[in-house]
Amino acid sequence: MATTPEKTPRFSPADITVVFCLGGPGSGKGTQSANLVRDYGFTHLSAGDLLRAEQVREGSQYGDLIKTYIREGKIVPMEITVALLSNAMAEALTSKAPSAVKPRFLIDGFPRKLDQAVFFEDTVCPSQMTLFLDCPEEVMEARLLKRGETSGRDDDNADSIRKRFRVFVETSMPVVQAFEKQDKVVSVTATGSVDEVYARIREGFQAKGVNPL
Ligand code: UP5
Ligand code: MG
Repeated sequence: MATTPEKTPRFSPADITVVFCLGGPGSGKGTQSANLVRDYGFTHLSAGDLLRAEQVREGSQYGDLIKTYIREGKIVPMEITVALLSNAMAEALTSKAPSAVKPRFLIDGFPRKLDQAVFFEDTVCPSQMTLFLDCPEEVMEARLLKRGETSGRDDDNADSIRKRFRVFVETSMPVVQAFEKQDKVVSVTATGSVDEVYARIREGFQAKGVNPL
């Protein structure tokens, strides 16, 4: 009898916990991830940071492609991003000292498209939960333009920011909505001070049974 081969993810949720952190450009994903690393012991993997590092890595065949995609606010082909994330997870697991606590990964800015969510969960690891930072565009725009004065990021300019917003609304929000249907989202209003936002995140995590270490 013919059988369909089962896809086995590289990591099992029995061994690691994966939490996605999603939100528009400038909603505070990186900022709040630093808080979560400190208090919850997450290993933080920013898909954007991994892509920017790959862009400048000597010998990378993807440097030019990544540069163009990021400046245009377009989503880099997922095979590149998923390979970077999966390898960074494997590396973190081998370099970590053994611990009684299950390793926790906070994946920031990914998945940005529904097919990426499916592909990651099928081949890398199913997620436990998604943190969604909900922020109005005018607040995000002001933050990004201010950061752009010093960040040196190719996409922190008014034109790229506009394109990033459009891609987020049209392509990335459906990912949040799909996880919401599975009741796997902690949605937090991301306006106000960094501490105010973080207090809301802690509350939302507690409600889902995810506690500080
Ligand atoms: N700030 C933060 N919180 C604040 C608060 N409460 N009050 C006042 N200021 C606050 O924050 C942005 C700025 O706001 C900072 O200056 C911060 O101090 C301040 P930050 O924490 O950096 O926000 P973040 O949501 O991380 O913003 P970022 O610009 O990183 O979001 P993007 O989603 O746009 O960027 P990312 O690096 O994830 O992706 C960039 C590009 O890479 C994408 O557009 C895409 O082209 C590509 N990409 C892919 O193709 N695939 C991927 O999977 C991921 C990325
Ligand atoms: Mg970021």
